[in-house]
Amino acid sequence: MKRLLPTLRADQTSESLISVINTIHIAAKEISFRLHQGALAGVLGSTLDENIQGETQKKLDVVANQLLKTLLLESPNVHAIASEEEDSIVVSPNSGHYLVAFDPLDGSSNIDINGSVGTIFSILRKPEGEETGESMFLQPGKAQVAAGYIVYGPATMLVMTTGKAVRTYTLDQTVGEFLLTRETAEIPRSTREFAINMSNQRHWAPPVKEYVEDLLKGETGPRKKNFNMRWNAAMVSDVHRIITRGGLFTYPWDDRNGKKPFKLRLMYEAAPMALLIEKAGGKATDGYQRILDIVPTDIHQRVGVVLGSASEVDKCMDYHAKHPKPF
Ligand code: AFP
Repeated sequence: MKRLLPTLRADQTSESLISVINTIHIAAKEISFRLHQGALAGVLGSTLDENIQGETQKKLDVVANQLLKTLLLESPNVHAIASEEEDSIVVSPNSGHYLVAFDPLDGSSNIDINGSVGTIFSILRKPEGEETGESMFLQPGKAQVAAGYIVYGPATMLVMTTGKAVRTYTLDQTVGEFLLTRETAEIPRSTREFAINMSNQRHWAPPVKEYVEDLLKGETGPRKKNFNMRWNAAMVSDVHRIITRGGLFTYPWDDRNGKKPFKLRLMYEAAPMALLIEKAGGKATDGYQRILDIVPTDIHQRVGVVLGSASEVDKCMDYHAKHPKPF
């Protein structure tokens, strides 16, 4: 069974990038260990704090963020980090060439119910000659040199790309190593499965209402086939299912809160997942345009997301094209 580092070398990933990825997987192994200890490690439950997104932080959000932050800032190859849990970027005392954006613990509402959660990461090169500051991070997703996630489920799995294949590794708890368990992910073009939080139905814009209504009509409706639905409340698990067997995932615009019409974060969630999905043969859009082309204006920017099996994403975009943009 192949180990993580030799496979990255085989992909001709540079030694400095391998070292950054290695740092992330060391943090992931520690997060995985603490998660699997659960109540025994005293890590369940919430803190009294809110993060920059105005969300109550779980104890494990804080632990995971601190682990990634500390290890990455010690790396000689990292210049700065941006985290969903930090107000602003944190610059390393080392002058490395890489910028790392991450969501330390995605789907944290699943922690206390022993459900799957994950870590998502995105690695960018520090632009040549750019002064140190937040603007270094404001690069479109297509500029990512590597992206991936770790899903902490019944098994801990790492799915990542350095721009070539999307490889899947499984953490062998007996030796503490990520071992290659799938050489190349290939998302089927069509699907009969979709993922959306249906409780927001009344708040969606017309294209999403119409699209989902037609899916629910099944064989006798315009789509002429029955669809199944799944929702894990952790993007990592929903995307992992799509990387494994196809499907469509969407978290669209909605009008629940005028100040927050989108839920998912561009730099910590949408862009890294979009790179993985595209490299695995799927599509990732905001309903109107490719996510990887969006140039962020703010590190904590949120965005609508429609991703997954290519022909289903195209179908969903057709519904969007028939209506004016709600934003
Ligand atoms: P948290 O990490 O704050 O729990 O949010 C998870 C998430 O950003 C994404 O991973 C899920 O797909 C989505 O939010 C779940 O949203 P709902 O709470 O609306 O189900």
